[in-house]
This record gives sequence, structure tokens and C-alpha cells, in this order.
Amino acid sequence: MKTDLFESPDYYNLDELLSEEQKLVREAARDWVKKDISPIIESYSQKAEFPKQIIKGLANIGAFGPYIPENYGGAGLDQISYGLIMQEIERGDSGVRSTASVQSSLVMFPIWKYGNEEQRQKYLPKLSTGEYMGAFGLTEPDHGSNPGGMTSNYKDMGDHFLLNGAKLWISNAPFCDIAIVWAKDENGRINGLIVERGMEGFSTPETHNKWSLRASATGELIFQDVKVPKENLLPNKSGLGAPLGCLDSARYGISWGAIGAAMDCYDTALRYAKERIQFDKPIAGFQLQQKKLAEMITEITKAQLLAFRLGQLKNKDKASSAQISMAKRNNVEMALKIARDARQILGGMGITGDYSIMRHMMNLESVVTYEGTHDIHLLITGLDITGINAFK
Ligand code: TGC
Ligand code: FAD
Repeated sequence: MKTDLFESPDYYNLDELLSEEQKLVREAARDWVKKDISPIIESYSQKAEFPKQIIKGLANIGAFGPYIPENYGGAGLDQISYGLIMQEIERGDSGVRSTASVQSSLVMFPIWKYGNEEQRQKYLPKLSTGEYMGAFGLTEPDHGSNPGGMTSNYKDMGDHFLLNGAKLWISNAPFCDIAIVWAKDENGRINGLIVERGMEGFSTPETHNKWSLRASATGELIFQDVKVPKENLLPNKSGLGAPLGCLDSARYGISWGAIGAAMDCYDTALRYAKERIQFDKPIAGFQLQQKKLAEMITEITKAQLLAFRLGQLKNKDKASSAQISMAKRNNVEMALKIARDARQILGGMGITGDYSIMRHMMNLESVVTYEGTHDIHLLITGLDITGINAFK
């Protein structure tokens, strides 16, 4: 079994800006990733299987509901701690971070923010321990970037709702116990419903043949005349803004997570470049390789500053959706570019599973697409700065 030699880069002494609690939270997540993720993740990714045994560990490091109040089972941490946990988990694997992002920001968050007290008490404590695992159904086969066009719908049948429709590309779907499902009522208004495994007519087939996020389970959510109890409607927010509000929280986490993947690629490439001898000297001594490494640490440092400042704004509840969108787009693209350059530094070895880089690179192709594609986020910034909507 290979030892995880990761050393975290901190070129601008950002640790000086972190509180003791934030550093402790990060160390706990980092230690857990070294111990429980790095040794197994390559083989689970190769066999395209989600390692279910890690659920307990994710719960233990506070990855399920880091910022959800403790009285609901959350960790009650601040937003920078949440970001640091996502960074460390994605340093291990984007798919593992996906599982945590969905559970925290796309399942626990809407129940906490849009649910009633009964729903919070019923679901949040079990979600925080991993006893329940959740999924978030927004995307449909014909509505990805444009979720407002969704056709999933429910009818009021008096004593229950009747749900029909289908969701595609849903993380955690194959094993979820509950799903937050966004569907239109008879007036075409989008609402969130809590759908539970076991409800008749609800199925979750797995999506196979992925070359990306292979250690994360992805699937469909299919609803054929599913009777959903009326008390499972999230009562406190409706409209497209409700799911998009959840995405703000998850996109923020991804902006930190991507830094983790980038750090791992950089650290691996730097170590390899110092050890690999060609033409009688370490390849780290060639200018072209130094250029790649110098640009990597520069971009990681800029991304760290962006995420840290965004975290400060989030802690004050002052981060706009457009600011979050910019950080998600920038940091994921940064990580993807670093993964590609790092892969080249390793030459042929870079394509093997002996190193994490190729897995990160393939994973990041999903991360740059989900939670809003790179282009959609460019348009969000474009709209924000010009006031002109270029989506339609
Ligand atoms: P638009 O007309 O602009 O807005 C509709 C309503 O929503 C409000 N709103 C927001 N509210 C909260 N947070 C945000 N970020 C918001 N953005 C918009 C807006 O104010 C409006 O409210 P109201 O009250 O006036 O109705 O909507 P649009 O139809 O033009 O679409 C806008 C667009 C394209 C930006 C949006 O739909 C979008 O972000 N598309 C990308 C779709 C996406 O990100 N899907 C993600 C699916 S989940 C996922 O990928 C999980 S992966 C998880 C993992 O494994 O980690
Ligand atoms: P499309 O919307 O069809 O876009 C195709 C291309 O067209 C993109 O390049 C896009 O940028 C471009 N495009 C679209 N509209 C415009 C426009 N107006 N202007 C310019 N260009 C445009 N969804 C969930 O709901 N829950 C999940 O848990 C979830 N997990 C996922 C896990 C994985 C592994 C993946 C790959 C996806 C997941 N998704 C999930 C879905 C994800 O959010 C969508 O794939 C994403 O929003 C893009 O939608 P799409 O794939 O339908 O692409």
C-alpha cells in the first residue's frame, strides 16, 4: 500500500489568517483522508464503486452538515471551516467531496432552511450521522443548464401529492434513503418534496460507463405516480430561487474543494520533478518544468485568497450568488489546468493509477460541468456586470 506523502502548500502564509478551531478542523479532515481515503480510493475508482464504508468517517470529521447548528446534529462550524473540510476531502477525491456536498448543502441545507421544525427534527440528526444518505434531484434529461424548464410535476390529490417525472445525473441516487426533489405544482410553481426510498413508484437506477467521478455513485430518480405525503413538502420557500439557494452553498464548497485537488496535483508533480532524472539532472531543473510549477503555485495561491475572502463574506451572510459563481468557475478551471500540467510533468507515469493526478483530472471534468457549467458561470458574471441577460 502506498504512503500518502502530501504536504500542503501555503505560499502566502494563509495559516496565519485561520483560527485555531479552523486549523484543528482541517487537520482532522486531512488526517482522515490520509488514513481512510488515500489508501483505497484508486482501487474504488478503478472498479467504479462508491466506498460505502467511508460514510461513518465523513460524519465523524463533521463533513455532513458542517455549518448546520449542533441542536440538529450538525457541527455548528463557520463557513471557512466548511470550506477547509471540502478542500481536504477533495484533495483525496472529488467524488468523495461530492457525497459530502450533496448531503450537507443540497439535502440538509434545504431541510434546515426551507423545512418546518418537524422535518428538521425527523431528518437532520440522521443525515448528520450518515444513518440517512440523501440525494438532490434538480437536473432532468431535457433540462440541465435550464432547470426552470423542468417537467417533473405533482398533483394535489387531497390527502397526498402524486409525483411524476425523472431526474438524471443525480449524485448518491443509487443508495440514497431520501431525495430532495424539485417539481412543479399544478400552477407551474417549483417546490421541494422529500421523497423516501420505499415509496411505491420511486426507483433509482445507477448510471454506468462514467470516466469521471468513478468512486461516486450517480444515477436517476424516476417517479411513476409516487404518492408523497403532504407533510413531505418543504413549506418555507418555493420557486427556482429555492434550489438555486442550495446551489449557492454547494458551489461555495466546491470553490474550496477544487483547491484541494489542485494542491494534490501540484504536490505530486513537484515531488516527482525533483526526483525524476533526465539528461543527468532532475527535471525540476529545466526551465519549462519550473514554469509549469511556478504557475501552479501562483494560481493555487490566488484561488486560496479568493476562497478565503468569500468565506469571510459568507460568514457575514454578505456573499452574493454572483461572487460564489465566480469562485466556483475560477477555482475549478484552475484545478483542471493544474491537473493537466501536472500530468505532463509525470510523463508516462502520469497516466497510471500509481499517482492521483489522472483521477483528479478526470474527476474535475465533472466538477467543471456540475453545479452550473463553466460557461453558465461566465454568463452569470456577465449578467452581473452588464445587467444584460445573455442566457436567452
Ligand atoms: P432566473 O430567472 O435568473 O432566476 C429564477 C429565480 O431564481 C433566483 N436566483 C437565485 N436565487 C438564489 N440563488 C441563486 N444563485 C439564484 N440565481 C437566481 C432569481 O432571483 C429568480 O427569483 P424570482 O423570485 O425572481 O423567481 O433563472 P433562469 O431560469 O434564467 O436560470 C438562471 C441560471 C441559468 C443561472 C440557473 O438556472 C443556473 O444556475 N443553471 C445551472 C444549473 C445548475 O447549476 N444545476 C445544478 C444541478 S445540482 C448539481 O449539479 C449537483 S452536483 C453535486 C455534487 O455531486 O457535488
Ligand atoms: P446542458 O445544459 O445540455 O449544456 C450543454 C452545453 O451547452 C454546456 O457546455 C453548457 O455550458 C452549454 N449551454 C447551455 N445553455 C447555454 C446558454 N444559455 N448559453 C451558452 N451555453 C449554454 N444534477 C442534480 O440535479 N443533482 C446532482 O446530484 C447532480 N450530480 C451530477 C453528477 C455528475 C457526475 C454530473 C456529470 C452531473 C450532475 N448533475 C447533477 C447534473 C449537472 O448539474 C448538469 O450536468 C449540468 O447542470 C449541465 O447540464 P447538462 O449536462 O444537461 O448540459
